[in-house]
Amino acid sequence: MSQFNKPLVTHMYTADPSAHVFEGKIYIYPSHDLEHAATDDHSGQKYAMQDYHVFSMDGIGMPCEDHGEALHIKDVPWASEQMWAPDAAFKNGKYYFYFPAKDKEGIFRIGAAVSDKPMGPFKAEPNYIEGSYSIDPGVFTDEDGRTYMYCGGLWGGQLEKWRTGEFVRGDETMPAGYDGPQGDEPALGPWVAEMNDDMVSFKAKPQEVKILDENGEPIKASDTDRRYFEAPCMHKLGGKYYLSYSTGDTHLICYAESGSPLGPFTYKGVVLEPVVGWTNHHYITQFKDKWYLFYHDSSLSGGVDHLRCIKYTELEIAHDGTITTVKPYAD
Ligand code: FUB
Repeated sequence: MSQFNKPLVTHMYTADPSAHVFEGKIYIYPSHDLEHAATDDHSGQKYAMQDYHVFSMDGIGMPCEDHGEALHIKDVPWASEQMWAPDAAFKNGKYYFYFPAKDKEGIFRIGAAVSDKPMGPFKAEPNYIEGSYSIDPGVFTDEDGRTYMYCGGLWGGQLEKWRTGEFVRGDETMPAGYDGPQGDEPALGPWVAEMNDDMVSFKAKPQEVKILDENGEPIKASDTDRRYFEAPCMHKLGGKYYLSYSTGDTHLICYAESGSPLGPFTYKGVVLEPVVGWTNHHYITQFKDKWYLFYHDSSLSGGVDHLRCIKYTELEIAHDGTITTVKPYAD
């Protein structure tokens, strides 16, 4: 169908979409990529974003409206740079916006900001969420009303620097400076934390989510086509929980299944094949009776990694939860 797999926004660069149905419309919460002289290393310095815009569509195939700036880094007291992939949630009559940014010590944390309206503007909490670290918050509210945040990203996202429970600084700019699991060691999973009813704090310390292979063994660090890298997203279907995520340096979006929102999850397959540009980042959401995959690529900038554009397409999900792999450039 013609509205799919095309840039949704062309007047600015956008990336890392999350999408929610609020007040009967589809609201999209992406990163806002900026043009600048970029340093190309493994620390992700070239993703130097400073603000967020919120977009909405009245329905599938309808125009995508830019609601303007919803939050700027200058209005976030604890943050210093790199406003990366956000997400949003609704509870208790308020809209909550979650975003990663580096704090004044250069450590990625997750912030929360609140609004009465889905498009913002959002008012940032004075500090980051206590106990949060790394990048890419994905927030999921279960049918019982409990809300969970999934989070974490390797390399520039700093997840592996927290293996001891404390942040251990290393050389973030070199692959050799990667101090996470290697070879046959179990790969790191994202972390999950249940949110308090105030939606701006955690009930308990984040815990790691395990992702297992078909034999019930942890996916290994060397299994780079299947191991978790960043961009966790949760959807639920038929009583089962589906964690989808990016494999980073192998550029896939994969998914894994569990009977519990806390896991362990069992690897199931590929949601989205590699796109133009290094990063692959997505969101799976339902609108009316269909499922949609929101994602990005770098096609609008002619392939510049850090200048991306959000897109979407219909996603085929069978009754047993099996997802048909999206080939983004097949017609
Ligand atoms: O946009 C900056 C980072 O790139 C995101 O946080 C990652 O998921 C990747 O898309």
